[in-house]
Amino acid sequence: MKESDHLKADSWIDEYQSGQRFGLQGKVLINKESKIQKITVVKTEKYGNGLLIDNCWMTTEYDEKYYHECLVQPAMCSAKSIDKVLIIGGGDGGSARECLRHINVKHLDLVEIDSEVVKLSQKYLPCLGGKAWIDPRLNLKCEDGIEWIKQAKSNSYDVIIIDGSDPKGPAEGLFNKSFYTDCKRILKHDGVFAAQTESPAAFRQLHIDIVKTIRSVFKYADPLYGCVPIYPSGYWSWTFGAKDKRRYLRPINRRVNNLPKDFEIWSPKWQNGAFNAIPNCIEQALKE
Ligand code: SPD
Repeated sequence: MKESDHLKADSWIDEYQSGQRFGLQGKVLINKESKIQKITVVKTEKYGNGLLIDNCWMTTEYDEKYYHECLVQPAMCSAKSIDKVLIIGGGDGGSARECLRHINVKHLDLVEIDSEVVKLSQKYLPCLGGKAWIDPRLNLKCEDGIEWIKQAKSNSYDVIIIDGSDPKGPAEGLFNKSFYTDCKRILKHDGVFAAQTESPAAFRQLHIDIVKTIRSVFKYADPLYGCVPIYPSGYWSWTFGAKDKRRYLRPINRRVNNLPKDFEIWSPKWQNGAFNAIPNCIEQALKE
């Protein structure tokens, strides 16, 4: 079977990764080249509608909470304040929705490089962004996130969330030391940084390298582990950073109490376990 066969209607839609494939049965609704990348929207029986960029799974209606809750809530529940929040990437709206569940957020900048991702997500995966798209606290900018971070004022954000795609193509610049150094500069002293940091199983060395790079910039940084069923191997990670202490480990009680209790995956108990569930091989490699 050729790689291009996965775009046939009523077929298998697969992400190919060096001798493995990760897929769902369904059909392709949209397959287009934007100015930035290839965007594919699919309809699947088991996972609802899904979004791929450059043939890699970004999200599906069924499993998006496994990803967005775990990227966003540990940061939003532990930063000292959450007045001003920045998301880089996240054009499907899932991370914005999670941030705006917090009534104390006053302003959210969502900086997505590709307006097509926003348009297609609003049309085909509307439940991801939900009411976030019409929330007056949301400032949506379709611009380059790397430039945005370079231009932003020092110490200006309480929470910074990097919800990019994989470290190749347009998102490559979201994974290097100079980018993380700019993120640290614009993060407040008692703020929290969060980023998706790939799979400890499917991309072990890449994951280790990313965590080490974040640790070389932030005084405190730790990975957290969970499951995103459609991603390669299903085993995924997010890494959190802070300047003053490992504040991302512990959610602030009064903030948690203000949240609805309808999370699919995230809870303070889950978060505690997920930070502790570091695979031994990764823990050892991070010491080297
Ligand atoms: N390999 C998948 C990595 C994707 C990370 N971001 C997905 C965007 C969801 N908002």
